[in-house]
Amino acid sequence: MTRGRFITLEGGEGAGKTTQIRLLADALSACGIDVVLTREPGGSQGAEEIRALLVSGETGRWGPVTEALLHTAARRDHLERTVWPALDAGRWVICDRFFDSTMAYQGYGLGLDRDLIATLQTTALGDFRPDLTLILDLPVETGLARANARRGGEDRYERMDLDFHRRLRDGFLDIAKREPDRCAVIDAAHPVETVQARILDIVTRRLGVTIS
Ligand code: Z5A
Repeated sequence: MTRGRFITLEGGEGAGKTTQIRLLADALSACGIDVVLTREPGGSQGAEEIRALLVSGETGRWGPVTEALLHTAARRDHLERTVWPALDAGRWVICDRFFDSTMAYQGYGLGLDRDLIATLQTTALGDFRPDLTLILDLPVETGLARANARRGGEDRYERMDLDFHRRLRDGFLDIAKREPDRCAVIDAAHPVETVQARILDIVTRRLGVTIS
């Protein structure tokens, strides 16, 4: 059995990850690839319970260290119960956010020591890394407007100030610059179809799958 591939999508608020993940899953499924869609925080029963603690309540509900530990605990459960079994079964897993979000939100955004975050990730993941990470990039104001229009901005992270969201954006771009083999940055300010075409092109070239 050939092990499946692991694709993660990252970006700031309202970047269009959820929209693009569904389109990518449809395109891969049409090629006969068995696809699992999942998300972080969440993706397993325990991780979804931790998610409820993370995304609701006051913006300052958790200190940065506690928040990073909660995300990392959720991630380990998600990997053990959902991601690794699916990959072992030859399925492709597409995940809405993964460990780059911890580095961007808790590290670049909240100012937590990045070496500490890297250590936490190594503890939870070992050598495991995504085969491909698609970073959807767009101006902060555009992303927040999209997210607010959709659900009223009740999410704990959406209510952080603009500077926080700008640090996030810079953080994701910095991550992409440091790991160009794993990451690809996509201009997400374009219409849905344009972003989709770019994603399919990158997946085709980087993972060697032909998507018709
Ligand atoms: N978090 C963290 O701090 N640390 C971690 O380690 C992890 C996560 C893993 C999870 O929230 C929160 O947890 C997240 C980071 C933090 N912060 N927040 N908020 P979430 O999963 O609920 O939220 P999100 O990941 O930010 O997703 P989102 O806001 O739902 O956005 P999205 O999935 O990227 O976008 P979308 O739902 O596809 O699109 C948003 C709207 O824009 C929607 O109405 C679309 O129809 C529209 N859209 C999409 N694409 C386009 C284009 N191209 N043009 C115009 N309109 C578009």
